[in-house]
Amino acid sequence: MATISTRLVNSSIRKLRLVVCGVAKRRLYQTVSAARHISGIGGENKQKFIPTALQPRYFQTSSALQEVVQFKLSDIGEGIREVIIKEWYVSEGDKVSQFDSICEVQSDKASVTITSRYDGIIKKLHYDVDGTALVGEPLVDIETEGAISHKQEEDVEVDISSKEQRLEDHAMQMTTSGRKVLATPAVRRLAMENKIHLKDVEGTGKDGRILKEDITRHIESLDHGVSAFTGKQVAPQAPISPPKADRAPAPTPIPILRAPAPVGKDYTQPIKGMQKAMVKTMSMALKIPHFGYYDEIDVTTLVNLRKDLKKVTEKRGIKFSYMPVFIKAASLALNQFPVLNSSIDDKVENVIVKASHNIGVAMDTADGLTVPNIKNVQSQSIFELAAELNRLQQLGSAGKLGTAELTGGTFTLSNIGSIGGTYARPVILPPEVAIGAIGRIQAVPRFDRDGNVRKAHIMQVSWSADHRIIDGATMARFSNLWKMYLENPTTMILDLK
Ligand code: CAO
Repeated sequence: MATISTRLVNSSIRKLRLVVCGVAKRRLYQTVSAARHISGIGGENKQKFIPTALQPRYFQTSSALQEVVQFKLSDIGEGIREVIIKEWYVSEGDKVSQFDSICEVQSDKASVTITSRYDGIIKKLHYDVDGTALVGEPLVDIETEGAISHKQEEDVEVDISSKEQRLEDHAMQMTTSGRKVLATPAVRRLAMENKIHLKDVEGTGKDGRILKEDITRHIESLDHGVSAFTGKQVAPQAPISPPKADRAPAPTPIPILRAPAPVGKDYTQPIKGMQKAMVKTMSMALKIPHFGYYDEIDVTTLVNLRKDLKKVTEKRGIKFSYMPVFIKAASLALNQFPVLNSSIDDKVENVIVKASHNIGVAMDTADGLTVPNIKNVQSQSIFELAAELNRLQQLGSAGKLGTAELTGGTFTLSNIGSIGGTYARPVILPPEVAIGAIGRIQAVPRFDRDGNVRKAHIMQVSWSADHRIIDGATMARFSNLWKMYLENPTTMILDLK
């Protein structure tokens, strides 16, 4: 049972809103209210009616008002059944408030921040970092005040649709003993790592928001035995732990042996996150009979044109690479060869030709290979494509690509040339049926029409297509048209809509 405030929040909340609206809302309200009076909630029947996010489980504690609530990982959609715990933002014994970040999880599709639905004290973390958490299973136990938690739950039942904005607005808030503390998860983490209570720190940001500098100042003042907040002498603190990065385990000394000595030690690492997604997708791709087609393209004119366009887009704050042109040219060519923008149904009986050109871009990120896609390329200008690619790259490098960006692709381009290389053998991303890998643009000598040697900018492309439905001639004709647009980029103007 968990509240989600990330890229997936909108879709999750929409789903909850759908369930909770109208008659269904009243029915849920009654069902949950009734369920509250039954001990050991979680029977089969109730599971059918109550979404995970609305299924509390109470344990009576010594105080009549206190309860330990099992905070379960809710269904985050897209068929995601398990996630990896990337980072805990809380420890056992920590005080949390509604909307405080609890942890960061990584599914095979996206990275998600899980936030608390309760005010209370963390009693138990159910997983270690890198552990696999299952949807519907407890994530943390939180000791809450019974009366408060009931109230919170009623809020969710009757008002969950209006929480969409509140989730965003309040995600960074934390309420502690009477004083409202505003701090980002990063600041809270810094405080936690240094065993600092946020309520002891004076925030100098907007509305008293606690900034990193405030924590640093507080730590310095503690070093001098004075509270930066109250100005009073404080008791000596336990030694402040260094930042995480400085706490790397000491390197294992390499044993000195007579030659030949082993260079290192084998080690095992789990396949998880994006790698896990790659295992799944590529194993499916292996079932597709791939047809390969390769060509070289003279992009000399495009190289010069880009220099001019780049100056213009930079003034508009957008970085302009070759990719937006490659993507637009692909879409224009797909207009003529729509079968390359299709998928085959599960029974392999029909080809579904897609109306939208949602062109995927293979992206190399710190977390590994991922393929966000640009939606409806057919109706976007090259500048709009550049802006969208900039956005996707920013999200990719921050590890924040969400389900919206990562699903629904219909055709893919992989610009391996931005790293290096000439040819590649791209693997189709199911359920798509074609993919192109682009090599590095290189200045090389070529003959002109008069037989004179000139400097040309040459780029290789390697296509893979699903040979069950795409024949070589179709692939070659598509590639010829794409090549024509790139070798004569101004002709694209004629076909732009
Ligand atoms: N040849 C020559 N130069 C190239 C190039 C190519 N094929 N592709 C990109 N460049 C240039 C760009 O024009 C840009 O130059 P400037 O700095 O002068 O503007 C520079 O290299 C950096 O480009 P970029 O990588 O930031 O942007 P991009 O739009 O060209 O590519 C993206 C975006 C996401 C495709 C790329 O960053 C990337 O991740 N590529 C790797 C894809 C990959 O891993 N494929 C393998 C998949 S299978 O495992």
